[in-house]
Amino acid sequence: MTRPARIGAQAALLELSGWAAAPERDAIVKTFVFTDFNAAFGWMTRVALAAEKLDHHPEWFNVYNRVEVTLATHDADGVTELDVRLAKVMDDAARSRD
Ligand code: H2B
Repeated sequence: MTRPARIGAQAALLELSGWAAAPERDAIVKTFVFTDFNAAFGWMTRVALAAEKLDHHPEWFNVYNRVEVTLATHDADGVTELDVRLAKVMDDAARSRD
């Protein structure tokens, strides 16, 4: 696969809502909150299948109903359009969860 070009967090944020720039590296972050663990983990499962298809994988941390997500393209050492794509997949999956 051709190496995606780094666009940086600020450019990515123009295309997204509810996301923020990570404080210490070029990455975007968002915390998703669900009704319970079942809803959170179901969402993670759906996102995981999509992420595998995109060959682009999130950094995420789950406790009960909360999932803290960090997106960056490790191969590019920062944020690329691939992160925007995965962020939109996550937002769409969270919107249609119920
Ligand atoms: N995910 C993320 N977030 N960044 C990458 O650079 C990346 C990835 N690279 N998933 C992919 C896999 C690469 O390591 C494999 C070999 O395609």
